[in-house]
Amino acid sequence: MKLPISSLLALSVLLAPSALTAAGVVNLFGWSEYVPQAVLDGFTAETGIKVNFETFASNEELLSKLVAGGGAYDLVQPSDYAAEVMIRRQMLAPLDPAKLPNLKNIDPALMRLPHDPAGAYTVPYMTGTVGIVVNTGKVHEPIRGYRDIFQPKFQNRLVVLNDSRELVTWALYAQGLAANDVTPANLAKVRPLLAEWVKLVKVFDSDSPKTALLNGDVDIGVVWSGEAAILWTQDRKFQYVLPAEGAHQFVDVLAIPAKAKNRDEAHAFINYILRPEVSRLISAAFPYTNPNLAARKLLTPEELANPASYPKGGRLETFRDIGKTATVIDKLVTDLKSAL
Ligand code: SPD
Repeated sequence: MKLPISSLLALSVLLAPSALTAAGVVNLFGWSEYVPQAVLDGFTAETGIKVNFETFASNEELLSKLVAGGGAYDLVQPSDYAAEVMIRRQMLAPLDPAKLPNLKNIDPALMRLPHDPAGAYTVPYMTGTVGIVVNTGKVHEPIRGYRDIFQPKFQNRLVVLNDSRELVTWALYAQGLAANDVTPANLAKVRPLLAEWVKLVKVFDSDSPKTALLNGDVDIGVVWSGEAAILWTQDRKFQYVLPAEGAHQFVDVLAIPAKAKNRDEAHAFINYILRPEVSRLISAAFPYTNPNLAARKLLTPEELANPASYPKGGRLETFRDIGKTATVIDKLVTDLKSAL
């Protein structure tokens, strides 16, 4: 029996999966306050690929979920040292450079860093620092480093990141040690100092530490540079200081888990955000240091002059994988906080 062409067409529409299903899905696990919704929507509008987006607030949260086998993610967004852990544990799939032509836009100085020496598994998303924000309308004394702010006179006037590795690092720096000198002896050395520091803090917040500063709930923060950059754009009274004793510099990356099912879609997403005009949207919403040199050319002079986004100088260090000591750090900080 021959069916008329009109019936065949109608049948094919009924049988065809919807454009969205056919185009697929990408399951992204990324930092909160880091990927603009407009970028996710733009990607879906152009490719038909749906993005399921879940967020985390620390590398340790990301790692513990993935190590426990939780979540079926196609794309994750660890920081350098967490990517290093994942590469060591064979938890990442090698990237296919042929599917990432826009990788050419990334600053070559940020490729092949120690966490991924062959540049095989990770693509820089944003970089940044952790520093001190001072509301200079309220705090008039000079603030140069951690020892200036963790003082009894600032009790209940501080917001800090809710991140054990960060907290321990600031105490290491305050004692003249390096960020990756995380030995049992050094942890014992910093414990009494940290025990005093946590008592001074009013708010622990890694998602949006800027909020407590903007609301006037606190006057000083130790925060991600992108948060400090937003504060500076709101009001120049919020000044960013890279602590003199030393500051953490991070490179957050995109990577594909070894168990990812939708690798083509994940590559398509990475290549999309590597486009200069897309990457500049990310900078506009979350003004960290953009590693995409072609996107940087599209930033305004004001964006490039933001002292938190593009700080000058500073004694900067990146974190490295510290193996099992990460658990010791977590327990140390959790114990100190629960004693409050
Ligand atoms: N809200 C986005 C925060 C991104 C911070 N990434 C750096 C983590 C380094 N420990």
